[in-house]
Amino acid sequence: MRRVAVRSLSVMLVLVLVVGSSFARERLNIFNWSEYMPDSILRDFEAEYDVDVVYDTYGSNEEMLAKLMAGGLGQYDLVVPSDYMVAVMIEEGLAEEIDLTQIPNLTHIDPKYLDTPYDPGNRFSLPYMWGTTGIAYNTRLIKSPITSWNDLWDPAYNRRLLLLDDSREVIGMALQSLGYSINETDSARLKEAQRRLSELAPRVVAYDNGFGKDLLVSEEVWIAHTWNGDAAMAMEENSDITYVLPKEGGVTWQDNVVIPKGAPNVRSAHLFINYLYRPEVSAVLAAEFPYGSPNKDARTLLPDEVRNNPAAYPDPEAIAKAEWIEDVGDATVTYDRIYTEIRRY
Ligand code: N2P
Repeated sequence: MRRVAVRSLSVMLVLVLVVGSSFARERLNIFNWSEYMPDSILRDFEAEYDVDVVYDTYGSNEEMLAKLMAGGLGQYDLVVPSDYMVAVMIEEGLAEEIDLTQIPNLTHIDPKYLDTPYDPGNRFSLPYMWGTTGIAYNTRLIKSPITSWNDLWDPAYNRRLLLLDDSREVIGMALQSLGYSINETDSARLKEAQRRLSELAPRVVAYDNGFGKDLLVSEEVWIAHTWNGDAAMAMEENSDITYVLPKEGGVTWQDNVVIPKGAPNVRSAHLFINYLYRPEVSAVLAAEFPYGSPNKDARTLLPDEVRNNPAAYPDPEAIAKAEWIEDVGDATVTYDRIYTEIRRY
């Protein structure tokens, strides 16, 4: 009787070990912007570290935050918020501290992108990529040079116009076109921006955060409010396309990796950040998605046409006037409401 018990105990133990080890393969749940990660990076990481990557995408900071709040906490291990959204996540207690001692490849990151105003000391965030928001347009179809956000209102671009699908970017663009800051909280000025966007709405082909570059390349769209990397990709495929920052300033931003509170695989998250910071891996990222790489040792590995593309790497003077989006606190509700209304026009 005792021997049977012992034997079945050892059978159980073997079972636990076998079953346990096949479940022990670690996971990494990444939630990132769409069009922002080469598949090869994920596959190579999985193979080298024996980790299963589950990858999911979003179109805006607000969408990411909403999903985190609606059950995403405890599910995702890495998210990629922009500057102002890092500030929101820290303030709301939604970020885990990053153990910088587990990221030895941090030495490859240009200090210019570290120790940011929104996260001094990088306790909760590390740079992913940086860039700008401006205007991409087709110089063959649009003869006169585009210089201002106000050019988007030219009726000549009726149904040839694309806007980003992003509340802060779209409303910020309208605010700047009126001479205001993208971080305006004055309700009369916000109302003015809304009125102005309602004029524009019927002329917009689509609000888009990922595939707009295809419409530019195929010339269905002539002019687009867009992120520089999308513009740079379109420029690679259609040499008539160019990218400018409007004279009102445009936007400059930095996206960052953050480990959300309650992340189930904190160890894999650190491994992945460190992997991403290998110069050759950062170079794969910045070559496929030509935004600015914060990795100084990756830049020399980039193909010339990417490194010398002014849309991807503008000279610092060109972005001197660009504004950073900031958390607007209580006014966020007004932005959300205006954006929902605009999208209904
Ligand atoms: C890439 C998303 C760019 C992020 N598709 C803008 N912050």
